[in-house]
Amino acid sequence: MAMLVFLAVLLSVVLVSGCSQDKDMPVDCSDLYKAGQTVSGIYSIYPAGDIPVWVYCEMISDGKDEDKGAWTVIQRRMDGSVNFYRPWNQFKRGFGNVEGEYWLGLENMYQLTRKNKYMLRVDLEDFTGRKGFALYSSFSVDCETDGYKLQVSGFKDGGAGDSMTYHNGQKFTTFDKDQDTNEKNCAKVYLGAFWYNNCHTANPNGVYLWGDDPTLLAVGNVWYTWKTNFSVGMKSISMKIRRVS
Ligand SMILES: [Ca+2]
Repeated sequence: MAMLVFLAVLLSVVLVSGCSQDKDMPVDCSDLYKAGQTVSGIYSIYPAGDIPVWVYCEMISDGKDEDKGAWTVIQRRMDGSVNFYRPWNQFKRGFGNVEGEYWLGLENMYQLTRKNKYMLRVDLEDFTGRKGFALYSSFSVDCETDGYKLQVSGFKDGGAGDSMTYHNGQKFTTFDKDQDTNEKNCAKVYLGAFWYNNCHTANPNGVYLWGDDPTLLAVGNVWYTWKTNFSVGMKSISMKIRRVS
């Protein structure tokens, strides 16, 4: 009997400590913000609950109440320092430098968006210093067996127009995994990796072009609806997601 009581106590201790441990781990930048981290920078989060992932958190602590909170950056280009023409496994796991250019990884995006609801913001800057953005009230990525299919909707214009809705419902394509609707591989034709359709209106993971180059049509880091021109590469682009409460 004493042994049984001892076992029961031991079991409850294990269960309780397991619970509280999970609770302490920040799933995303929203958790960090709520825990008092209101300065933008590099943090580790736990999208899948166990393995830490380094990420850049964009914390907004000034401005209107509805603007305050945290964005988890899932993709960022700013200086062309990282090669984004990479195979499936790297887009799955993530790559780059969280201090600069990086891709968070499709598996991490799936793990984050399967548990909570997120909105997406895409911030853009051209080489003349002009800025624009696009907002989507809903963003999620399906699991790998569904090709990490993109679910994006609820566009709201921030001056850059809607270049993402064309990619809604598409699976992810890399040069070594063709899941697009074009007869060729869009990643190979446009030197990137994305939720290509037939093929794209946005190519955020394309070649880092230094501005406008008409001889390199649509292979650049293009956001077509802003420039209505497939030859203009962005100086910077960042895709970030924020938990919807
Ligand atoms: Ca194809």
